[in-house]
Amino acid sequence: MPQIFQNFINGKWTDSKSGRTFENRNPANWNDVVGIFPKSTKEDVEDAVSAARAAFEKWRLVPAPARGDIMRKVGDLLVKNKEELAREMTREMGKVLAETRGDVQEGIDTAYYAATEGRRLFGHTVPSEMPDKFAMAVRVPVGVAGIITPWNFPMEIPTWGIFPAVLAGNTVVFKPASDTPKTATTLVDIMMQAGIPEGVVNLVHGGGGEVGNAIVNNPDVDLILFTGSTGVGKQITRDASSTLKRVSLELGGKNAQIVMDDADLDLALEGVLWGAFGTTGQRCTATSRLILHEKIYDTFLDMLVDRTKKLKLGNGLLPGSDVGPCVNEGQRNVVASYVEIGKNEKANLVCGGKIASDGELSKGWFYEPTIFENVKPEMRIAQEEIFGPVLSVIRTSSLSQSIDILNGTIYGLSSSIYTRDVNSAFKAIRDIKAGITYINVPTIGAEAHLPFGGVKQTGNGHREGGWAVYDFFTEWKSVYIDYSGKLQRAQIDNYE
Ligand code: UN1
Repeated sequence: MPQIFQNFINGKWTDSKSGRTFENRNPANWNDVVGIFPKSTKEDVEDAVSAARAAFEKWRLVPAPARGDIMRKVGDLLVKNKEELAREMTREMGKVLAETRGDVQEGIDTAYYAATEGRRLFGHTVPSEMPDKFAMAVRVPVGVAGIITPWNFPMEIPTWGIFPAVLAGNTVVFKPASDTPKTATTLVDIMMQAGIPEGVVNLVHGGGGEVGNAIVNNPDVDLILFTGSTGVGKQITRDASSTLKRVSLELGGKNAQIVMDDADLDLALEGVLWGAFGTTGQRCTATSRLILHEKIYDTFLDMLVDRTKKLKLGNGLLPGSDVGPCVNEGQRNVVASYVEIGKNEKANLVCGGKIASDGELSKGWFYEPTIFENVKPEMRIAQEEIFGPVLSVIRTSSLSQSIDILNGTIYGLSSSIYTRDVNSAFKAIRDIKAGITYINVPTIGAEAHLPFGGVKQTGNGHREGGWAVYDFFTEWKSVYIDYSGKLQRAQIDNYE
C-alpha cells in the first residue's frame, strides 16, 4: 500500500477537509507510487492562512538572531539527511542523483546564509537635518507569505523562499508542486524538528487552480513568491492586484550560450552539454539556444552531436545515467509537440527527436536529447520556452549579432558566452539583457548567495537569493527620535 501523506497546518499533520487525494508516481517508472497526498481546497488554505496570521504576532517578536539559530539547525538536519533526501527527490521527479544532491546542497547553503543573516538584517542610520534628533530606517517583517513552487528544484526553490521569509519574521503558507509533494513534506518535517514554532510554516498540498488561487486571492496573505510559467505569473499579478499584495515572480527563460570563434571549444562543449541536457533541460536557466560563430559552426556542431548521442538516458538512481525522464506525461507531450513545430518550421533535426522507449525506459517519461540546427532566431523553437531536452542552434557572424540574437526574446534570465577575448567578454557583460551573465560557464548553476532572477518577462524586478531576497521579505520603517525636548519642524525651523 502506498504511504498516505497530509497537510501541515498550525503545527499538526491533517487531512484536507475535502477528503480527496491525488497520487504521485515516479517519472522513471510509472508503476512506482511515491505516495498519496491531499487534494486540498480553499477552506484548507483559509485554515493555513489563519494559523500563519496568528503565529505572525509571536514570531515577529522573536529576535532575528534566535530565528537564525533555528535556521542553523535546519541546515544541520539537511546535511544529516542529504543522501536520503536526494534519493527521495530523484524518485519523485527524475533528475539524476548528482543533481538532487546539488539541489539539497543549495538548500543547506540557503539555510546557513539565513542563519547568519539573523545577525545582519542591516538597516541604515543617517544624520537628521535637525539638532538633537536621531534618524534610522529598520527592516520589519511584512506578514504572511504565500510560497508557490515548481517541481524542478523541489528543495532549492522552496528553501529560497521559505528560509529568508521566516528568518525575516514572516510566516508562511507553502504550496509545493503536485509533482513533488513528498520532498516538500520532508522539508517541513525537518523545519519542525529544528524548532520552528507551530503556525509559522504551513503546508497545503494540491493543484495551482484550487490551492494556488486560494492563496493568491486570500486578503490576509501579504506576499506571494512564485516560480513557474510566465502565463501563470501574469495571472497571479492580476489577481494579487485586487489586494495590492507584493509579488515576486521568477518565470520563463529562453537562455542562450554564445560560442565565439576564439573560444576554447572543448570547454564550451562541456558547458552546453550540461546547460542544455542537465536536469533533462527542465530548468528555467537551461540552455535552449546555442549561438555559434560561423567560423567554428560546423566543427562545433559535429563535436556536439557526437557527444549528445552518447548521453545515457536512464533512471536517475542508477549509476551511469546522464539524463533522467521528463517529469510527467504532459511535459513530455510538450517536448514532442515542439519537436513537430521545429520540423514544420524547417529547422534541421540532427539528433534525437523521439520518445526513448528501449527496455526499462518504456516505463517512464523519457525523451531523447534533441538538437535542431540551422534554426532562425524568429522560429518558435528559438523563441518559446520548451522546458525539456531540446536545443536550437543558430549561426552568427559577429559578437554584436550574437548578442542581438541572444537578446531577441521576451525573456531575460540567464546567458552565457564562451570567448578568450577579454574585450568581447566585457562587451557581453554590458550589452546582454539578462539577470545573470556567465563568462566561460554554462547558463545553469547559480549560487545561493547571489541575486537570482531575470529581466523582461522573466520576472517583475524582484530577486531571490543572497541579500537581495531580504528586500522582498521586509518593509522599511523609518524612525525619528527627537531628544531636544521641543517641537522642531523639519524643513522649516532649520531654514528660517
Ligand atoms: C530554476 O530552474 O527555476 O542556476 C532554478 C540554476 C539553479 C537554479 C535553477 N541553481 O540553474
